[in-house]
Amino acid sequence: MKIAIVCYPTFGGSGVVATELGIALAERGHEIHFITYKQPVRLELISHNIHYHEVSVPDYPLFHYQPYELALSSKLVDMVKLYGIDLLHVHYAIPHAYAGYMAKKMLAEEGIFIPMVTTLHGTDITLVGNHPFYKPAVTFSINQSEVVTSVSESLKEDTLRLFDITREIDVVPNFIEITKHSKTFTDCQRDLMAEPYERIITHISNLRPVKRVTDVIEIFDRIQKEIPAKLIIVGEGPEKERCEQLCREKGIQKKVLFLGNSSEIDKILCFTDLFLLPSEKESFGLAALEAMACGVPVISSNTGGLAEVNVQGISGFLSDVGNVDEMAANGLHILKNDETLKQFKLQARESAKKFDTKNIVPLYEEVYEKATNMVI
Ligand code: GMT
Repeated sequence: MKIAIVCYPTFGGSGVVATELGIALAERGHEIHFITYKQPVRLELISHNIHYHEVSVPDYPLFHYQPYELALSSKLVDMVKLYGIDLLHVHYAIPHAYAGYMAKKMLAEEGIFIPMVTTLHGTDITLVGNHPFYKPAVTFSINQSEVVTSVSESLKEDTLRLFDITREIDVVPNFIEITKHSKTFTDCQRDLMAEPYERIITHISNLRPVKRVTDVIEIFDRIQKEIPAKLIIVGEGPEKERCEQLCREKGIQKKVLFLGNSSEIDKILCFTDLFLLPSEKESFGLAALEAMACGVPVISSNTGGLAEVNVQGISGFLSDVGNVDEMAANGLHILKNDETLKQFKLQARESAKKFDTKNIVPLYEEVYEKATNMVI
């Protein structure tokens, strides 16, 4: 099939999933067209069946806000006609489902009927899309998609609770290429980050308030009082300064490394002993799955879809949002003893296998088949 994938090209989970999906589909023989405003960060290789088309929004002084949806829907129309694209797959409802709907309508005027699949990722539903300013347009464009998918059961329930949805929602969980993460954990250049006797704890996110990064520091502070440890924080975002300040107040700034955005997530996870994700909301928690696939146990909150990914007592532990004492105690339980840590590392990897690319990508192919059959 010829599939147009619309996504955010940044470090966010929805963009990562969309990019990995496009790459996996191209490997399975599909022709993939990424349509977005920048080359997606995880898209290293442009092969003969992976194309990237940039959406540019010309600057004009009259515009207080640049009309990205307009440029995107026009680009979609042009690319569908030029390449004979069969299906639009938009990731993250805002504004992609809306732009996709407009493109569909414009194409229909010319006798081209193209199905649209919308994948809901989380904040497009639970935080942003639910805002009264956006809600009617988000509801409308979700309902106008031939097929709607969500990345977890929990997100499906949230969507049905928060919006007036007339479509069925298919749950297609996020996925990870397990074999790509199947290195032995020996050649990790761990010594660049910590002393051999120190445990390495990592958090990766966009450092937004929803991630509760200050809880990460609270948990780490409790752990480092009991055992030698380092904390690595990967990502950029609005909470960074507050977190740096908190580290200074606690006198642990030398033990906490802020690495900024990184394309070397695997390398960092390779020498990580424990991953922290104490989020307020998390529709899936792709970062937790990436950690597990690299054999890193996860201490997380039990919000949203996290319980569908992190398995209590097996791949790690889950606690109520904000219960940093319990999270620290569970982290210490895993880290204190070499044998326990080894066991949790193996179990984390084993739990991740359920989400292997080869198990999940065919589900998207089924969704495409279903969407295609719905368009006359
Ligand atoms: O977590 C974020 O703030 C980024 C956001 C995104 O859209 O990129 O992530 C959402 O989508 C990811 C991929 O499906 C999920 O793994 C994240 O759980 C979800 N984030 C939230 O629900 C907060």
